[in-house]
Amino acid sequence: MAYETLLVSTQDGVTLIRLNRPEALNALNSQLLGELCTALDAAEADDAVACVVLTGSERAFAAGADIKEMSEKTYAQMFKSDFFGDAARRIEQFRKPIVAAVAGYALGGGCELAMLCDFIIAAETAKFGQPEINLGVAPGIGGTQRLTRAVGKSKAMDMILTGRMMDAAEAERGGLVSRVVPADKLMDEAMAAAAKIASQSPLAVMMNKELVDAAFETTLAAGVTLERRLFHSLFAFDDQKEGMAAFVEKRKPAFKGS
Ligand code: CO8
Repeated sequence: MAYETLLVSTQDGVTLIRLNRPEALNALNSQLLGELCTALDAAEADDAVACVVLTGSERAFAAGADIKEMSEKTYAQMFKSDFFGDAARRIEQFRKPIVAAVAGYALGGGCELAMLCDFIIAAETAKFGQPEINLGVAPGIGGTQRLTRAVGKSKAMDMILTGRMMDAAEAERGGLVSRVVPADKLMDEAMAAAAKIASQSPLAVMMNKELVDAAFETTLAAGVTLERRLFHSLFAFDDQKEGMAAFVEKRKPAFKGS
């Protein structure tokens, strides 16, 4: 598949997707999000792919939704097309892990795209923000909900109402990102994390992802019950036998995804 707004490659169980609209700081337009959905469809359908890394450039992960594409749209057009709804749902429903590797700007829809991923590794140069207020609008791909869950009400309100950016250190302190690394180590770190995930049982990986995601949707009691049920169900797979046998035999497990 030839992409115009993405660079996509797969190696050793990891698909690397690089947003590639340098002229617009990787602003998210319909074409880019359509191509991202196609790349995710391909990664999901390919049993050889265990994990995805999503990144941008050194200057920008993505500087938001494409303001030039949106600026003249009417309410009727936005509503009828359910603008960006399909892409947001596609990413939400992707069942394999997506690691966001963020350098430079992750603003507006770019910050929301990073938050749609399963965790964020940030370069020291990363800057996160929801500056939609400066344009007279609001976040529209989950920013008010996911940023608030990630960093709490006070910081989310501060970011969303003032439109200010937060640097990587503040994002790590606030719990938005899992680690901060020097910019020249970002891709090595993200690819190493993805490779580690790809070495695990893909079935266990998918179930673990589903369980953490459930924490945002359920009560504690329902989530804990779901966890116990899925824990029990993992004993139906050969990979559980292999993982535990390998521990007992003091060797590395060789998971087969069965
Ligand atoms: N959309 C379109 N083009 C952009 C965007 C964007 N979001 N961001 C940057 N660009 C373009 C610039 O227009 C410029 O192009 P040109 O050279 O043709 O003028 C090029 O990228 C480089 O940008 P700058 O010259 O501005 O670079 P600077 O280093 O001076 O500034 C900034 C970098 C601070 C990132 C600045 O570009 C900026 O403020 N960008 C806009 C950030 C923003 O407001 N983002 C939020 C957008 S709205 C949004 O994301 C809503 C999400 C919900 C979608 C709806 C779903 C329902």
